[in-house]
Amino acid sequence: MNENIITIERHILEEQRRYGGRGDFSSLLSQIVLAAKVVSAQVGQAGLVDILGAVGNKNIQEEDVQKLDVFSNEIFINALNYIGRVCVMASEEEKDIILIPEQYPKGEYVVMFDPLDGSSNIDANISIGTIFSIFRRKTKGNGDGAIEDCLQPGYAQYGAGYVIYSTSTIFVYSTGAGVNGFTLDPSVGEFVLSYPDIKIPERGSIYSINEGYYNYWKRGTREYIDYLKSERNHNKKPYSLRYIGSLVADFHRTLLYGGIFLYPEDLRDPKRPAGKLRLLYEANPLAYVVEQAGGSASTGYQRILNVVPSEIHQRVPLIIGSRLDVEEYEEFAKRNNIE
Ligand code: P6P
Repeated sequence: MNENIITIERHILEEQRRYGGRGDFSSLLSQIVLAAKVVSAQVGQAGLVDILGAVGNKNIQEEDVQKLDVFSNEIFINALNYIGRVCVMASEEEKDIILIPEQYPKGEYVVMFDPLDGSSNIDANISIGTIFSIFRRKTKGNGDGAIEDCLQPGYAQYGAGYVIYSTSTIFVYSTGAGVNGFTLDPSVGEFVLSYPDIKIPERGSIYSINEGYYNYWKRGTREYIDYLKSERNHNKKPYSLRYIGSLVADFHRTLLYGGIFLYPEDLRDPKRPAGKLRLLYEANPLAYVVEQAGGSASTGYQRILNVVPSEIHQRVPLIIGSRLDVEEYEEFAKRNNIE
């Protein structure tokens, strides 16, 4: 293989050597990479299954056609539960924490993930993604992990990242020493370094939010978006609006081009005051990545990574992207609770 081609496995190994790891974390991360490759292959087939004649929930080989998010969830769980590096997991697809089967050894790490975020978009061939967050366990011993291992504030993350399944499959991750992106070369089945040392612009010119909820936003949010659409903002011209409706795709664009993605609290549903997105396996990992790339992530009132979780599926407002844009939103958000 050409000396200049850095595969993700080589990158993981070189980071392990640089930071003196024993290799446990590297083998954990390599399993997440493997799971991403399997999910990528399946997502790529999704449209074909229909064309090739899946009948009901059986495909042409008479195999069960699972919903892709259920399939992806099982792929990530099965890739991680037997390797002896994980003591507990949590998934968007599972109501409770996921314990490691009795027959497998338990390890030092905690992995939480949204196995296939935005999967409702797959029928329209819109990009979707996996998001993952890794912690070291808090509970002592080498037995099962527990809920308190999952309910750690985001600043304690040991690593985090996401996979975007689109025209290419791209794996972006950080373990605290910057952010790197790798593109899957399907001809060899390897992720190859394609976005070294990603840095998000300090300020952007794109905002990303579902404007359909404008009337449900609080005052500061409405006034901030009106400001971005005016010539009063720092760019002296209106920001562009881009909203795919798939978090990983909207975040990936924001990370590369700069700007701000917002899923703020809204008044639509009194039972859901904090917006739609989840803290543990959506906001926290993306906040970790964006801060490693020089950006910011906020609830509007505090740093996402400082939020102390109270339950595994808790929702949180997510304002994330270029540092100056996020800081500017926080100024407006101070008006959110003033009528
Ligand atoms: P809305 C997809 O269903 C998702 O969970 C995220 O990927 C995306 O950012 C969000 O919901 C879109 O939600 O309310 O704008 O349709």
